[in-house]
Amino acid sequence: MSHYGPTEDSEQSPTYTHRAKIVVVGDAAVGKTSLIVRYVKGVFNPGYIITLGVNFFTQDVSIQDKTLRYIIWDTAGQERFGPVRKKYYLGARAAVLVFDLTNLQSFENVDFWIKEVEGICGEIPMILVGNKADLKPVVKQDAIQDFTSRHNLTYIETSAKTGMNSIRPFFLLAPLVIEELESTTDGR
Ligand code: G3D
Ligand code: MG
Repeated sequence: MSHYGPTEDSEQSPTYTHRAKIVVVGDAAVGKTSLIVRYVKGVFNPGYIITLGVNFFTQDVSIQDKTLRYIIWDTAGQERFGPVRKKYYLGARAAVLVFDLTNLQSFENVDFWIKEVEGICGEIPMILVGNKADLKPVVKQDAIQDFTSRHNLTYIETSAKTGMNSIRPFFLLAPLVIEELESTTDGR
């Protein structure tokens, strides 16, 4: 399994206080990989990452005196293969739900993705992301608002291309994840 980000050094004590797996879900081509790479690397469409087929990334988020190390899992195109997805969700502490603002079907499918994640992970913190905000949107704002209030979700518009809000979903989830970890385990 290939990996990008800080490496674990067993000789040294870890530089983080908490660690959590986070999954990024949504239809194929909504920009999940692009968002993760933008967040972790600060770039858009770097050919070498696509070529390597990285399976997961790590990124640290510091909040006050705590540092959360995210293990961000990326799908290698398993979006269409149900049985493979189950393994992908296992142990996830949070989920970023992504749709493409220019693709109505990808928005309508968010409901499906929520149910699937909850079926494996139970009720974990989730955030809704409308990606490709640099393009002309097709999904209507009132439909998004209606959906987010029904599901009690925070909503953020991003562009992996321009970098707009690319850190925000992960940043906003971090305190919720830390809180959950502290209430259930010792944080590791
Ligand atoms: P996925 O991981 O959800 O399947 P990808 O999606 O990250 O592979 O992105 C799918 C396509 O959408 C890619 O285009 C990518 O460059 C493009 N994309 C991702 N995010 C954005 C964005 O914010 N704005 C715009 N304009 N395009 C985006 P290609 O052409 O490489 O298939
Ligand atoms: Mg991808």
